[in-house]
Amino acid sequence: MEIIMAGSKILVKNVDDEDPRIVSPSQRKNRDYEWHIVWRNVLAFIYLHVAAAYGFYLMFTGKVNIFTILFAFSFAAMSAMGVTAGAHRLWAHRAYKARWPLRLYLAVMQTMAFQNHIYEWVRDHRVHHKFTETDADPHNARRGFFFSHMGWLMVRKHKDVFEKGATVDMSDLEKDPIVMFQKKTYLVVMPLLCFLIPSYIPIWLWNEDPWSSWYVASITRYTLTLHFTWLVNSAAHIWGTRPYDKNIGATDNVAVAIGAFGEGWHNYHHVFPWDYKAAELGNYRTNLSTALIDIAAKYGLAYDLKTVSKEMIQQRASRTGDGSHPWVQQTEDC
Ligand code: ST9
Ligand code: ZN
Ligand code: ZN
Repeated sequence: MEIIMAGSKILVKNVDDEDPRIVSPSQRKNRDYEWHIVWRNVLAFIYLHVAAAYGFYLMFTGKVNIFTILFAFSFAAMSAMGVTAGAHRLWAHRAYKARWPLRLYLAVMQTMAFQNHIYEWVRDHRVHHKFTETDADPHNARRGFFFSHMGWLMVRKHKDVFEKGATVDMSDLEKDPIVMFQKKTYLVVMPLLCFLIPSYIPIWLWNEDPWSSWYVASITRYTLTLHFTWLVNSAAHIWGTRPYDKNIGATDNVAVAIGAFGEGWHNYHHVFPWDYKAAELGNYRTNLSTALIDIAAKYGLAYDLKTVSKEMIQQRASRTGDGSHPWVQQTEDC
């Protein structure tokens, strides 16, 4: 890799000619990236990480009320499920249907997670699935761990993301009043739900010191949720097994599955993206989002849950998997 500095632009020439997935000279040429750094985002992420480290320091030195810590972790979990069960499985993949009270709850939680509004989140994610690990993928994992983890949020997008992204149909979301209301009001409601209200609750309910509340209940909570989400785009496109399709980058990674509430079964998810469980293996402990959707279905709030038959999964695993699927291993042993 050759890096050329030109003012605030950084030109990265990737000369990885031995990569077997790059076949033609035009594809090689496309791997030259101009990085227009967005300094506002770089500075925001620096602040976020320094402040989150201070939040951890406060927690580990016993300077924060235990209720504030419990509050931060439970709100982190609830907001994360707004992303997994909401933005991801419901809105991006239409893997199940939800009645309006559940949609409203998930939209509120997704707003608290501040990962852009649902419309933008879904557009980037649909583009990621349609053009996985190409220049049109907003967080193309072939540009390395850091880029796919968080670097992509600090530079302008590759032109292919705009051009090919324009082919993605978003009309279903345009018909959802909750999604469109969130999009319209995001810049006002997001700071309230992500930062101000979570900071205020510990001050109001158990007299927490305002600064401790800001660092722990807002900043540390938010930063942690971001990293667990980002690991799906980075770690679960690099490390792990490929039981269903060995020819794609996405992997099944149990550690990410636990931390990201079931989203680390990513090789399965890229092969069968319409499955509301986003997984075949594991259980509720490695897939808390599925537990939430199943409970909602029990009370009639979620319905039309889509999944994939065992036969179809087994056929696919034996045809294109890397041999790590338990069923393939069993049949090989016989
Ligand atoms: C964050 C998002 O963190 C994380 C997403 C993670 C996804 C994970 C997926 C894994 C699945 C499972 C989830 C697991 C969850 C686990 C939880 C566990 C605890 N298609 O974007 P702009 C067009 S956000 C089509 O500004 P720039 C469009 O016309 C963190 N068209 O591009 C658009 O205009 P408009 C907080 C597209 O200027 C125009 O281009 N947020 C597409 O290059 C401009 O778009 C931030 O940090 C597309 N895909 O800027 C802010 N994209 O929107 C980050 C764009 O008006 N964002 N267009 O229609 C930014 O500041 C900027 O987007 C930028 C790029 C600087 C990154
Ligand atoms: Zn992926
Ligand atoms: Zn997906």
